Amino acid sequence: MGQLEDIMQREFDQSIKESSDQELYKGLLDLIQEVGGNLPTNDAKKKVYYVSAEFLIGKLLSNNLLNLGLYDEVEKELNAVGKSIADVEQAELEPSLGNGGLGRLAACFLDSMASLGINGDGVGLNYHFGLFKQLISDYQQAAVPDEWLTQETWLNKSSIQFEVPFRDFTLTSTLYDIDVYGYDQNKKNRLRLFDLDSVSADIIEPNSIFFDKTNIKENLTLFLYPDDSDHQGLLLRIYQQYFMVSNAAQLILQEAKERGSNLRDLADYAVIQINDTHPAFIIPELIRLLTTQHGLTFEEAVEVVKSTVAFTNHTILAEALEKWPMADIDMLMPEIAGIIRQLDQHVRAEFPDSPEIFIIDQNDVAHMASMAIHFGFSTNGVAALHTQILKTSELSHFYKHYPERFNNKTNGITFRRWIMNCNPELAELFDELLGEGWRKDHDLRGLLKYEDDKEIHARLAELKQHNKVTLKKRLEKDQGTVINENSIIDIQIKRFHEYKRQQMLMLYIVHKYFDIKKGNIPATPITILFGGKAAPAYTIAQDIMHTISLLSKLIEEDPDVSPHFQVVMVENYNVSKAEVLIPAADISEQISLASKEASGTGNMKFMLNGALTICTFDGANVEIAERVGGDNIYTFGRSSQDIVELYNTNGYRPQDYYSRPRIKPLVDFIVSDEMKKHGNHERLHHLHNDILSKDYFMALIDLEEFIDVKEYMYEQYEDQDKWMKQVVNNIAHAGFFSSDRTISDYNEDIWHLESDHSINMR
Ligand code: F55
Repeated sequence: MGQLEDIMQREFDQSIKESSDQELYKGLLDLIQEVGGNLPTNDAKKKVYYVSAEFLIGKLLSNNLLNLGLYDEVEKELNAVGKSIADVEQAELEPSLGNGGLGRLAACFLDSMASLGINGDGVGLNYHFGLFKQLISDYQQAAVPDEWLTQETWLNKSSIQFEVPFRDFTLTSTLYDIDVYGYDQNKKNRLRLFDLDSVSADIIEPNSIFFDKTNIKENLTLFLYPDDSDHQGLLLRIYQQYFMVSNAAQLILQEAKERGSNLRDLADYAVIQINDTHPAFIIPELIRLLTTQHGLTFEEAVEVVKSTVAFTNHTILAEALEKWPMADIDMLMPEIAGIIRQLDQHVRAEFPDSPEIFIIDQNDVAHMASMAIHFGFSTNGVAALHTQILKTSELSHFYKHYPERFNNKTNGITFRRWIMNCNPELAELFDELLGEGWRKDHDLRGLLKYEDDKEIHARLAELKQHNKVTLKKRLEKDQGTVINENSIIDIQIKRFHEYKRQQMLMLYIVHKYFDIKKGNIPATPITILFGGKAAPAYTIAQDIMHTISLLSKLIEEDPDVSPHFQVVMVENYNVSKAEVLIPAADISEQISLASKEASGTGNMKFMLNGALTICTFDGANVEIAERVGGDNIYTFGRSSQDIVELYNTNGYRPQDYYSRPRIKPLVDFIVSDEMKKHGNHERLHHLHNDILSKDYFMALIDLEEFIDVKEYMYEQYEDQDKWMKQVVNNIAHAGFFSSDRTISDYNEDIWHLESDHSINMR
């Protein structure tokens, strides 16, 4: 009897065949907890703590089966009675414990640390509703609570609890662990998520993400980053951050002592990587704990922290660099406020002649990045260009004082989830052509010898077609949208934000609509899909999404255009939807305003799954272009230097572009009668007005070139031999973007831990 059959008989007294997907899911959860539960946790002396407010882990069933080596057997058992892992996985609810790239990166890193045998845990919070669930109704986003925790979960309640002291009350935490199994490893790591016992989910109104933000004892871990447009929201975030890091710091010190540390030597036992500044309060919190509970002097504690904490920056957008008023910190955590003031004095005394060096500015506001750079031993950016911009402009005054602290770690993605799991047939083709070594070293360059192989081109095209059909079925089931599986699949999936320029692709769509109306019928039909959430308080992002949804409808209802062109807004874009969208894509849209996208990681996922990229010279796109070569990628747009210069000189005038004959009709269509027929007039006028008067992220500056390159790219698609050659080339160079390579680099340069193996790819 197979292992799953055995469990189903034991637990449900019935066969696999007789079991529902829900029951099979429960059975598999137990099978995994049995097999994985027996694995020891990594017990190396030194340990990485990856502290992050977000871990966008996605569903874990297939991932855990794969990493534990159970996938093939279970799949066989299920297939034998007409079932599949994919169907069973539908019963798993996806935790949405992250916003976007930053949270997903943390999840890829957990998988890579475990798979490389590095002793590394994630530490964060257990949000009961995570980020909101997105519904599209009346062409607009509606945000409703996402109840992922009500079902069977991967969380194991531990007996670990800590006290977190706020000014007016002390909260008691409970720690939940999720096991993290590496690929083909005989030990495991964990994701440690802290929660509040007193949290209560009853207080949210049905179908609403609004709740009483002052009721901290009951609401602290309800949602991820609630809207911070009001003061209460902002305070709740400080509460969340401090709750997270106080727990993390107490856990880290406790475990280090258990492993033999006397805490003065903490750096030999622990390294704390903070994911952006969200966990930066761990710096004063460690100092508080070390001085008040463990007998260190302030100076000693500062030295311990400086040798233990490392900081990753994920953005140069000024509005995203966290700054907290000292008055608020005083009000919530007076002891922490006192320590931050001492740290501010400390750096000011160290750099008496550099007035630009401080933690607390003249308005009594604390700059979290500044604290993380001064009191950490490493600061890294997430792609070569991003790190360069940090050094030369955004953080140049820090770089001047601490050049040795700055380093680059180009992001990566885990190949387990982003190819082996989401595109198993393509992974099998790699096995056939390369042997199975790539599954561990992620080196796909051996594929280059097939770049002109017509038979391989045909196999790749066939797999793409198969993945398009899978996507079609999924979209029909999820939202009733029917797409054309014989069309070019062109995708932009990511958070809605002006700098990512969904509005530029939107204006392209208007262009294409006009062009088809004029009789220029595309040789192959085109489907453009968008997916992504917008922050509820971010009006322009909502306006853009609204306009795209209206265009989608307008095109669908136009019989001259709809056979050739379709625009789809994918509802509630999340990790599981990405897993179906990306393998089906022909074209990957990476069109941010140069200098603004720190790295991007979707770009890497698409490349690995055989899509070609249209992109600006931004973030990791630059490194992708370097690797595949200019002939295999479709680049356009102003350089990051030009853009930085334009910002510095205030030199961009959207009117100069708006007035051009190719652009004006596209922008003006936003407020046309056709659009206003179903649209919200206020939103349409707001967006129209914003684009022609501000256009802060310069959608118009690259628009004409974007249109030309897109048209050229669609033309190239018709030359399938050439296209498939480019596809092979892109896949072959994707190995560098494995998060195993990224984590090997972190370990080599920053963490210095033992590992089973590492990946070096130049
Ligand atoms: C979440 C919360 C706050 Cl308060 C600010 C930012 C975020 C967030 O989600 N940021 C984010 O996703 N940043 C992205 O990080 C990725 C991983 O490094 C990068 O690839 C991407 O360029 C960057 O925008």
